[in-house]
Amino acid sequence: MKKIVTLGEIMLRLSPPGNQRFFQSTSLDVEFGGSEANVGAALAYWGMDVAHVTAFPDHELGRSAAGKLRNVGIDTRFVQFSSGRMGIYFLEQGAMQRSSQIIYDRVGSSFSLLDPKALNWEEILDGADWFHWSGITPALSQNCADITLHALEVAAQKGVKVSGDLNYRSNLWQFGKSPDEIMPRLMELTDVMIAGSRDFKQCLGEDFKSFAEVRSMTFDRFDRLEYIVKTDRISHSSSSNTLSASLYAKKKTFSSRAYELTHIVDRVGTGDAFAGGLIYGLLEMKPKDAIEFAMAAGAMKHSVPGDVLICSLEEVLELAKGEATGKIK
Ligand code: KDG
Repeated sequence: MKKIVTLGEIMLRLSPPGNQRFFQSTSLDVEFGGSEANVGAALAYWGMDVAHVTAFPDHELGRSAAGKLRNVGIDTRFVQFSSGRMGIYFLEQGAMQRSSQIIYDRVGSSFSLLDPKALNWEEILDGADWFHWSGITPALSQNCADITLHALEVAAQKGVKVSGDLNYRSNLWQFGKSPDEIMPRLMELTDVMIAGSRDFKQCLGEDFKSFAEVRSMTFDRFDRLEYIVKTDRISHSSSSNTLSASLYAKKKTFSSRAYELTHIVDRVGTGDAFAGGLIYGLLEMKPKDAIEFAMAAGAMKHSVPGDVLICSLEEVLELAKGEATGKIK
């Protein structure tokens, strides 16, 4: 069984039931979510050996969050219980013409305050086949940026494959550094870069005129990079989404089919389900099948409430292999 390590913050997700506005709601649904843990959860659900690295406050809420990870089969051996608080994100689901809203309340979280010395990456990455990180972690604090860099340095020494999702969030990066001061060094130690089209400029600090330019400049700049994987939102509204993705090697491109998603239960975590599918695919399949599998996982996430793709391997494989154009209603 392949061994995968993921790193990142997990927050309480509090959202008004259904499509209620914050203003109307008298109760909030409770879930836990965090981009990189969402990736790990999908992979664990498909039977991979996944360990997630994070930190929680040492109280019932923190212990419940760790229990949720264990429930989906994630190894919590490296989870730290330390000072600080549980981060929260409030989510108001969009509908029709109204967009979703996310409000973060995560400053001072245990993860953002975690001392880099608390983590022994030699031990954590021992025997690992893959390490996954995202641009959310270095955006949280200098400690988190240092933790990510250290993990990547050890992964490089040990020859562990690394995927990094640029995952640019405009409402993070508030600790005094900008993404282009930190992300390029992290990308130097990454094999598979995952990005939405708007992420490149924000994270790499270069002004690109076309994707062809991004592709050639990014491969020139980052020697270790094997693939750039780009997700494309072909059209988008709160009630429909048309998505596809491409996997770019230096000289070859593999594109998935497009999915037109017209009944959206919950789109949060689409990129994470996609990244999980991509990691699974690159470990187990040829690149052209990997990108199809990843996009099917991302499409399927729209049908599942909560942050995490709870769908079996068979369900995703069946969608990925389908002959249809990928219209899901
Ligand atoms: O991709 C989904 C994430 O945005 C969600 O889980 C919350 O990790 C989160 C974040 O930092 O936005």
